[in-house]
Amino acid sequence: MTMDYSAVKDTIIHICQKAGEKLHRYFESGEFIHTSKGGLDFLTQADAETDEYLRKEIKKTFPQTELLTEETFAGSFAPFRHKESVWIIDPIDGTTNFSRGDSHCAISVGLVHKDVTVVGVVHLPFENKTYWATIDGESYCNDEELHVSGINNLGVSSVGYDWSWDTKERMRMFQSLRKFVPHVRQPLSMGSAASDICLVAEGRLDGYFIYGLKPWDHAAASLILTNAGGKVTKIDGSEWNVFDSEILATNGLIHQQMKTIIK
Ligand code: LIP
Repeated sequence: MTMDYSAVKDTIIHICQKAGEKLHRYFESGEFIHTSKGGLDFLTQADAETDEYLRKEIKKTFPQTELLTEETFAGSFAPFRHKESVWIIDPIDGTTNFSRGDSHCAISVGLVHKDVTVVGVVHLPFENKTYWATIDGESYCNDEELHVSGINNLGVSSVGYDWSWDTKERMRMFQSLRKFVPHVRQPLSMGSAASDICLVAEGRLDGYFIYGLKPWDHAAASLILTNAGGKVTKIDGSEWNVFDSEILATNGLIHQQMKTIIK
């Protein structure tokens, strides 16, 4: 499929920023309905409305493509794997932060061709930051080109991690952290995978890892990181795919150290 990725990226940035403006009303009032999707996974009225807005706007501009969105997901990724073109959308990554008035949350949109992200936009509406990348270019936050940090020693690094809503995956994380935490200067859990992977791209974190996340959490951010010079694999260091449910995302320099300790 031939597409002008730069033009697509501009359109998606515009749509995400408009969606972000709509979220301000909820964020500032704190008034919205908040329900459990089952277990520890929650959804707000703002997630549902933003999901609908993004679907409508993207479909209007790109009618030929399919949409995989967090709030309309029917339970199987199989229909979306190896597809020519799929939009993978998280209306609010970091819903719990959002619902508690914490600005560390993002709208994430990735265009994926045959399991490979070709355009990624991660917009943090309450921090006025828009991270973006296209497969044939660099990656940026607003107008600043992104580069990963030069830190090559875990003992002086800051590394993010997160807790899945799946309690089995939480226990895997717990086991990994027991091995990992003694070796890292600053372990941080901040609650928005998409935003945190972008922080690695920006050089503010040196690495990030999680078990039990979904394609919409990392589809866009993974491209932003790799274009900024970072590395993305599964936690054991093997090849990563956008439909994998775990990720080791680093500046490249601490990747080997992290993988050896965590796995
Ligand atoms: C959340 C993540 C968070 C992770 C959760 C969840 P949501 O996304 O970004 O960092 O720990 O497993 O996936 O549910 O707020 O879109």
